[in-house]
Amino acid sequence: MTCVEELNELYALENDLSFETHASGLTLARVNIPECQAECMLHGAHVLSYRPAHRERSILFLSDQAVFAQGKPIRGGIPICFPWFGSHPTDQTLPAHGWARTQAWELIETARTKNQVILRMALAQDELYSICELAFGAELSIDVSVTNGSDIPRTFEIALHTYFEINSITDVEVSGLENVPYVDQLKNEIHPGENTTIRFEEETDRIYQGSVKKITLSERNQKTQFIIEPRGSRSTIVWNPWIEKSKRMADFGDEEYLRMCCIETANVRANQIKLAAGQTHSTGATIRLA
Ligand code: TA6
Repeated sequence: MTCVEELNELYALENDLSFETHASGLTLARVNIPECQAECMLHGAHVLSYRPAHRERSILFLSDQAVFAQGKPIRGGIPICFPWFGSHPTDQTLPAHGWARTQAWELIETARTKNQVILRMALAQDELYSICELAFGAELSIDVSVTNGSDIPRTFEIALHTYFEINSITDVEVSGLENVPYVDQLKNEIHPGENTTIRFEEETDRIYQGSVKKITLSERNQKTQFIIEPRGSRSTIVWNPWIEKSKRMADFGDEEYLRMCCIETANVRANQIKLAAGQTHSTGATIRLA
């Protein structure tokens, strides 16, 4: 019996949740219920797409040049950046954004509630035990809990690096982060926060440091707004690579910066998580249309 056959025997939920082999050979979970359709890879516990009912396309951006391969990150959807964010603090030979997004996670449970499909995947590495819980329904919830399995205190960073699909970045406005201090990653400057919404006119790469209840991504001439409700999070990264950086990314089209905006629920840098031995922390977000 193949891996996919075994997964379907153990975890499929009639036509609501099934498993298949992606063209890349990686294993894909497919959700198909009245409330939504979605795809998720066991590789990186990576949500690739999420299309709520009555919407013609996924709310998540996926690059046309995304690479699907063991050990490689996927450009789009919701990469889980863990246990560090960006370059490794001391070893530049290690992959950017940690090892969680390029590892195969183990499916440990699936469930069907009245209006959701739930998947739970696990990854154990370096005495850090992670569980990613995904709830697909009229809204999408992702929660990543991390337990310190060692007998000494541990620290980590985490970012749910969500790529939103938009029509044009120059029409986008992000609200909910007003007056939150942020680090401009490009200029390496600390800003006290601004009493304005965020608009995009150049490469933008900011780490907002503060807890917020709701972030709204709006787009001029678009009826729907994307709502992000973070939990267990004291950082939010806002990113668009713009023109020059896009050209430098091999797995990203030169013009694709126009169609995406990253809003990342996180705990990074000064807000990294510190766990005592045996302690657990969960970082999560609910994403929905308004
Ligand atoms: O979240 C913003 C960021 O840290 C940017 O600096 C950029 O590097 C982006 O992540 C993508 O990183 P990746 O390793 O996926 O190419």
